[in-house]
Amino acid sequence: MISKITSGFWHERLEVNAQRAIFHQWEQLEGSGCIENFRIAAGDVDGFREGWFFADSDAYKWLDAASRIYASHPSPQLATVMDEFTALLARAQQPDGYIFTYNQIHFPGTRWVNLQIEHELYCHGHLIEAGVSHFENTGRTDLLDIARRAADRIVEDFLGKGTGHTPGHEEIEIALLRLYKITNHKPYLEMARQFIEQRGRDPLFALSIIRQNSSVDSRGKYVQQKKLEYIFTHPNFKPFQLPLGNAAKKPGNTTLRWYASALSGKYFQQHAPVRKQVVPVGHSVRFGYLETAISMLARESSDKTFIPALEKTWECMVMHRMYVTGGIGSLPGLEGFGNDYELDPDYAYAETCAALASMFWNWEMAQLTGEAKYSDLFEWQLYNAAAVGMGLDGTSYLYNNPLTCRGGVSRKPWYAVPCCPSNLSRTWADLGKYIYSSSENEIFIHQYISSEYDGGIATIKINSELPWAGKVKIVVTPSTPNQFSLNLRLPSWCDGAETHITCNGELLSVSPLSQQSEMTASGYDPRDGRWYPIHRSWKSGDVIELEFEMPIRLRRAHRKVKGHQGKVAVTRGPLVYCLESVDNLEMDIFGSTIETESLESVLDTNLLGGIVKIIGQTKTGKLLTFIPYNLWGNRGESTMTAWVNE
Ligand code: FUB
Ligand code: ZN
Repeated sequence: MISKITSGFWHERLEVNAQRAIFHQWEQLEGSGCIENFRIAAGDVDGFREGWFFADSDAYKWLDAASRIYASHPSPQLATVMDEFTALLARAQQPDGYIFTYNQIHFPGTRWVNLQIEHELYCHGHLIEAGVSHFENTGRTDLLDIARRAADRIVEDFLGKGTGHTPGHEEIEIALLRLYKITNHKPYLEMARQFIEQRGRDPLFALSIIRQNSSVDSRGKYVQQKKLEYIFTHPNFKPFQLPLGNAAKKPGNTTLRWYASALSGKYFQQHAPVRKQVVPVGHSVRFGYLETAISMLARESSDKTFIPALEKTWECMVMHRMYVTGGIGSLPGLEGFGNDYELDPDYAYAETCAALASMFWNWEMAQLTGEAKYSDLFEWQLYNAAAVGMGLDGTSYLYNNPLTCRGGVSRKPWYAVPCCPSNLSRTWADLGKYIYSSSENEIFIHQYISSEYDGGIATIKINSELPWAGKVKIVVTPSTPNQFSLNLRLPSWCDGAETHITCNGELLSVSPLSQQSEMTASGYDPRDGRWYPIHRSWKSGDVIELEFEMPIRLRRAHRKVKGHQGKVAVTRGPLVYCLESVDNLEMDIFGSTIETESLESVLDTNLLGGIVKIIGQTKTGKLLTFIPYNLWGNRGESTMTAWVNE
């Protein structure tokens, strides 16, 4: 069952993704030496490898994104680049399936030495995902063959091994499960299960981290020395100008907390077996990929014993450790979680990749449990914590996403660690897959994105005015007149009284939201998302019309979140809004106090490509203008805040 996004807010962004972002990213990968590393490894050219030991993964994620984009935008130019890169990978890959340019070039014959830190399995994972996506979207097996050789190498080298043979950055598990689903080759499933089940069972983990950290350091120093020698013996060699790293405002105790987290295993989610992990800890992208993989494994193997820990972890994240944008990761040093209610807006790391990882997890949880709250959080993170990562131009990105920025964080064309851009591109390209799901007698509409879907029992066409207006029209065309349930997700941001649903013009009743016992840390609560089943005998041309009133909704943080008393976050529909200096010249956006009664939403077709902005007055009668948080940083250096004094 596939769906195609046809118009509206997301269609525009997906066009920018396919026409601009993906080509820009390839230019940056070439310009920073990342692709050249494969040419050096293949022996095509002489040169010196540039970039982090995990740089290969950025090229693989690009290939994954390009493969997914190709399905809807079969550009010959894109095909040429993909084919040439695939051929290069075939030359660079060693005959036994191993491919990791850092070792191949600098430490020939060495492999799998620092699994917790040097990302070998993470890189192979992104290669395997690219192979699966390429096959799914082109039907070709040339890249899939490379991916399978890599996967078979890993099965050969790791299946049956114990706790000391797990990856420090989860990803390979997702890749192997995706590969299993298209090949039905059991060893891939077993390998993924082993990597998941073996986590958190090494009593000497701290010692292995100390050893590996020191080995990584000495290997890094050796590479630096080799580079100096290479430059000396190759006077014409011009080292690539690697981009800058991202800037993030950090609390004082960052390094100490990183070491504590790393040595305890929490940074890597290696502190306990996965069924005992019920609190989100450590690096937030690693965390999100692990939870995604566990959810995929639970579905694939029908192993329900994983579910309680998944549900408790999700609850704890939403209740205590997530920003109002849906961003996760409070500590820049860890690129990960702090303590409960530790949600400082200035320090907010909330990496773009972490939001994407959480969205992947939420999609799997929605399929695993059938509960609407997961698709509610998916929507909220999509529109806010993830969408903020790509500029309107498709060629500028944010890596960490503070909720208050007093300067120093701005969109960049690339980063020294460019993990987010192609992660966004591959997710945008696949967005259609997250709108619907169906079974033999049910269709679920998870997202209100304009699209068309063949659900087998019926085709569905959605025309949605979200996020600017609340009108959604759904045309249902059953393959033959038949009875089934069409399940609409009623979003947490719209109460029953604000939701109007008609079926062929007949008004249907909608019950009010039930009150939650305890409020979340951020004031946004996906647990209010619920399903609205319409069970009937459908006939061709049936029309469901929804109208979500989209009042401005003020979110207030839990009293345990320091520094937020007397502040509100302004939201409307699925969007979080913010004050950006560009729209509020001469105003102190951090010190102003808003007259909340004065807030009103206004369509402004001339602002940022046409948006609904929110205007209001300060207590002293001055005008303040709010824009969607995901659009800040599109107009040069600026300051911004999503939390405002009331
Ligand atoms: O370590 C690989 C990726 O680079 C992580 O997922 C991101 O946080 C960035 O550090
Ligand atoms: Zn990233």
